[in-house]
Amino acid sequence: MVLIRKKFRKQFGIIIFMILISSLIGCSAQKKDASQIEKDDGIIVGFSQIGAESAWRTCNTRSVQDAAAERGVQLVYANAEQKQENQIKALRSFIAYQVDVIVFVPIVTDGWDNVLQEARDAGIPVLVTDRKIDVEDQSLYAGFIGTDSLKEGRNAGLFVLDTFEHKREQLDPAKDHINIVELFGTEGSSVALGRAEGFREVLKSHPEYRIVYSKSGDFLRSKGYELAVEFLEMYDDIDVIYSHNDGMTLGVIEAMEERGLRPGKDIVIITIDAQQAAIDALREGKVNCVIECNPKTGPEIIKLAEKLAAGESIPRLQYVHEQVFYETDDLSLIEPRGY
Ligand code: GZL
Ligand code: ZN
Repeated sequence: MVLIRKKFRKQFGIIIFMILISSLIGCSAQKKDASQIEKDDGIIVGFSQIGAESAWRTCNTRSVQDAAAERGVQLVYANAEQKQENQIKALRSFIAYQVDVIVFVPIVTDGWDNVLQEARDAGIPVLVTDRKIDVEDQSLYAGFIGTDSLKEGRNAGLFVLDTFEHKREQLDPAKDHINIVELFGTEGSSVALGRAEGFREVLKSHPEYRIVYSKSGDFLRSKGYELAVEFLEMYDDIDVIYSHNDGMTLGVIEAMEERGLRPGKDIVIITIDAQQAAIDALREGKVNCVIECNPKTGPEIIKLAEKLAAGESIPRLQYVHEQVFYETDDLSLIEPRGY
């Protein structure tokens, strides 16, 4: 029912528009026949994005916008500027506008049940991307495509073990534990929770590895810098910094170098995203491990949105391909990252 109304609205709107135009420029305007209207009238996707807090995020937005343009999909883009209430407002406007599909990046896992219920009542399918949501009724969204943050956290933990379990002989025998600082991403976001959980899972059977400091830098470079100023004041025996994203890591590197410390040498640094600046730092020996989190999911997202618009089902859970870059790799082989 909703679909017919929507089609009629669109066609009716286009016909009125054509009449207006043709009355303005005489009857020379070519009237499009119905099939032409159908063909040109690509699906309308409402896309609610978190904001532009990092290079990763802006690349992710660009990837979706480019893919939509490529496929002739009409994208209604809303930037929530890091606020969940703005995302909920955007989803409600997509519902009012009767878009064909809603695609959104939930800034945090909770608080989406009501607005997703409204989308379902309006017959609009929802694709969740990048970050996950916790909802009572899993049927409130059609599927998820994005990053496996638990795996990213595990890979970070494995790198720490690899680094220190082998370096044991180099450590001074009096040193019986490894001090770790964690820069946490956005509080309540599935990716920060996953990165923290995966990391702890790997280290839990090694009590000599201690997370002595863990605070949220909200994935922001500026907050990464501020936290580094704080923990470098508090501790002088930090062995590892595990940062949930490159943006915060760049802030840490700046703070360390201001204090004459050598990032990647005096303190082992593991970072996630793999934006160009992090790969450059890896090449300079300023970080020791860069875990890729793939932002270029636009083509996949638009493909799934088109399936949903056509009434087809999609996979409930789809992870994107990601790799890990180590200081011991042949770093000359890494392609330009594009973000
Ligand atoms: C990860 C994504 C995170 C990135 C950050 O999937 O949600 O948000 O790691 C970004 O850079 O801010
Ligand atoms: Zn151990």
